[in-house]
Amino acid sequence: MKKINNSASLLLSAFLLAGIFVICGCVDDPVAMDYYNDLDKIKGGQKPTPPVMDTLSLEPLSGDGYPVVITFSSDGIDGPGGPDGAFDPDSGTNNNLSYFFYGSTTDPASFDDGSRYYDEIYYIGYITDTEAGDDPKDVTIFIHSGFSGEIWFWITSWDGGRESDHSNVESVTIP
Ligand SMILES: [Ca+2]
Ligand SMILES: [Ca+2]
Repeated sequence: MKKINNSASLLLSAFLLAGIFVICGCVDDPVAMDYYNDLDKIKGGQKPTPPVMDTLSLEPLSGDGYPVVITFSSDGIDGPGGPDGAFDPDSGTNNNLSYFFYGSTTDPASFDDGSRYYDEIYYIGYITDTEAGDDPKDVTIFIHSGFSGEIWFWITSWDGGRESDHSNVESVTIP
């Protein structure tokens, strides 16, 4: 089982999902307000492309909650813009990327503002490309056993300065 990085527990509580309590480990906004006015200064240069979420698998309830295994791909051999390759145009690889995981109890298709996909309210944690290994990559996120309902997940890539667009969105229903 691969562990995603978060300074707090990996337990994804109903509180977190409701946005009432944001656990530690969220990413701070890395740049100042006017930073994006000067493209030459943007840390990370060009933004990477996102990985592809392949499957969500709900596993039997364990002592840590309901394990949801997210399997994803980012080593696409199709090159830049390939269908399953997370790629940083500045490095020519995905080796410098980390992958951010997001979860929501609201279908993000209903978001009134696309920036909400990148809101730290929904941020769960990250794993580096090195830690994730080769495709198919997977991480396990535990859902609090007291939670019941549908949860939507998506992923982004981060190159240390810039975040990609979000991946496809998939959901799982906790009984
Ligand atoms: Ca970059
Ligand atoms: Ca790699």
